Amino acid sequence: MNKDFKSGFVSLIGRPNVGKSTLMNTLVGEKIAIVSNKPQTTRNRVQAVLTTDEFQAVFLDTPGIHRAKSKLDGYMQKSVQTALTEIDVILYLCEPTTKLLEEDRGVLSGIQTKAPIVLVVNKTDKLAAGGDLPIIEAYRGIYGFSEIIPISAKNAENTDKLVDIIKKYLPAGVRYFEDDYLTDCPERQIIAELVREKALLLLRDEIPHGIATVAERVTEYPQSLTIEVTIYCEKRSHKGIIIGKNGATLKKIGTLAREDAQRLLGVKINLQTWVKVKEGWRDDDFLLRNMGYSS
Ligand SMILES: Nc1nc2c(ncn2[C@@H]2O[C@H](COP(=O)(O)OP(=O)(O)OP(=O)(O)O)[C@@H](O)[C@H]2O)c(=O)[nH]1
Ligand SMILES: [Mg+2]
Repeated sequence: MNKDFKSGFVSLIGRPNVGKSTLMNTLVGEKIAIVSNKPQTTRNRVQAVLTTDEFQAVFLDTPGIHRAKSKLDGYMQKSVQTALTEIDVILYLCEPTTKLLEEDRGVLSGIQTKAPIVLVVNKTDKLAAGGDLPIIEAYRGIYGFSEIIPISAKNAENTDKLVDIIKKYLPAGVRYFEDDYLTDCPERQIIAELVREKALLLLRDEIPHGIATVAERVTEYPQSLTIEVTIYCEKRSHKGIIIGKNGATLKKIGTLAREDAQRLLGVKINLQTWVKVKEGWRDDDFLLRNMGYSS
């Protein structure tokens, strides 16, 4: 037992689409959380663990902070709040533009914590070299951040320096989890989330936000896993679009999700997908609970 070992909980917070899930995946080296170019992709708090010889960091990915319009939004915002209590380090992510500075100021002023807040300016690969300095100055003016670091989560640029910063702020502590432990997310939920990710990728307009995916039935064999995932949508017309001509869209969603799931879980996966209409599920407490969106 290393007496200098450090460990603790690290929250990833920020507005929708800034790259929180991408960063968590980069930091732990596996794709645990789903990612998309549409805002409000993450709906639940997702945990992923990075263990080295010197420290164990338990990352909590959270939904993007936004104004709640539905009961689902309310649930999402509550899961952000729970990721702020008993936390050792907060990573507050933003993009390298001053456009949302005032909104971030508002969010940060509402955060009550004793934990250090590290401002992570993500997506610096979108800037010309050296272009990130004015934004850092602007952000320095809105909050007393413990550190400010520009990175590219997508290209893993400067993320090693970010890991050093995280380590610096972690307290001395024990290993909470076995060295090879990666996430608290059950396999069936990871697969259902991957199906939702592919639906987000392949569908446009208002449909993605009205989709929920639920793993209904799982059968495990020694070398393979058979799983049924139901895609819930809000309208009959959406069901047709999700299925696509001759079932082509649904087939594509299933194929892409299965490939990712096999890569991550290392077993052969038989995935069956169904589409069902549940009008108004985003504001229905009973349905939300059944879909796993309840605290
Ligand atoms: N160019 C660039 N794009 C990035 C980077 N990090 C993330 N992205 C992209 O930004 C989009 C949003 O990424 P996510 O990781 O889903 O963002 P998020 O903050 O988790 O979003 P929500 O879950 O909706 O709050 C995706 O299209 C990512 O590929 C980066 O470093 N550079
Ligand atoms: Mg996310």
